[in-house]
Amino acid sequence: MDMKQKLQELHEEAVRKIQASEGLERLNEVRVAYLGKKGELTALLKGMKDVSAEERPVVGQLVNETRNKIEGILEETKKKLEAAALEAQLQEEVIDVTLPAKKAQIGHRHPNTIALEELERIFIGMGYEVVEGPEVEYADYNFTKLNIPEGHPARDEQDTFFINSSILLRSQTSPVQARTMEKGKLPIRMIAPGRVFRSDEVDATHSPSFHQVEGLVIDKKITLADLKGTLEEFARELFGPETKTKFRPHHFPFTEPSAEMDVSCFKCGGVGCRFCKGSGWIEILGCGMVHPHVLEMCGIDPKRYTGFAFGIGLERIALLKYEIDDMRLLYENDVRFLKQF
Ligand code: 2NL
Repeated sequence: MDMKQKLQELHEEAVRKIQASEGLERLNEVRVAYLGKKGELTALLKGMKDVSAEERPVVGQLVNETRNKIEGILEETKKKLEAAALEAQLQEEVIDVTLPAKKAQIGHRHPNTIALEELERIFIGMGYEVVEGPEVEYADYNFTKLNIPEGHPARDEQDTFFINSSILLRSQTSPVQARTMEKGKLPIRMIAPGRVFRSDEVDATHSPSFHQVEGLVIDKKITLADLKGTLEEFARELFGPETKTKFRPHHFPFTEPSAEMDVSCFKCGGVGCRFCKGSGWIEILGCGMVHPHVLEMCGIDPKRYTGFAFGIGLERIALLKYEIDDMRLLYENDVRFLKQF
């Protein structure tokens, strides 16, 4: 068989194989098999040495023409296969722009936040400042300056999250007030809201992390009458003008005298119901006249200045006001729950 015929056959065979290629990978294999360094056309070229000198330029040209033709059809087929692959990908990844979009979920203020904003509104209305402070505190501010000396049961390591012997997660927001007193600017009318920590087991009324709003007033001639008047007014603002209050003696290390304040049940008006467990009263907060030791340790002269303080559990207010019977619901942040308030 002469060179010309061989080239003709090689060309036809290559075209058949190119057209039978089902993908770009297979097409490349065919290209390598015919045009590659070890391919069929290269092998044929090696047979040029047997061609006579006169015929050589003609056969050479023929080889080039065959290579060009095969290259042309390879390129053409490659473009077709690429277009088909793109089309298939577009089909697969099609986006239906007419589908309705997912609705953006708008959140809701947390019951704690709603309660806190209400408390802040009431106290700001009475001329109080809102002050915040660190959640990681010195034991000195959390305990010592609040008349809770070393060895006091309130310092129990079982109840407090200590970072080391002198640093802890605050168990109350009173250290914010101690810091404010230390700054020395008097008089003081402030509330300190914020997160506090106690090593409690989780149940319907306990959590290792909850929120407090503490209040502090320091001025000349502040008396128990100021404390009562202020907290009675607060109770009426929060629970309605008919609300009655009752102060029961209590003990806190940082106040003397100390008391707990109850409000008449806002569900039954004080006659007794399931909500107030039949007593007609609901416990709301702890309070008292700031202990002279506390004033002294925070740099205030107890002979010239007196004051009162109180502490309110924010979750307790939120649970009562919104009639939520399990504190754990407040920490799940299920928007279906939150949206009810
Ligand atoms: C409670 C009781 C209370 C205070 C907190 C306080 C702060 C300073 C000085 C004196 Cl710097 N007292 N805070 C006073 C009485 C009670 O909280 O049962 N809270 C949930």
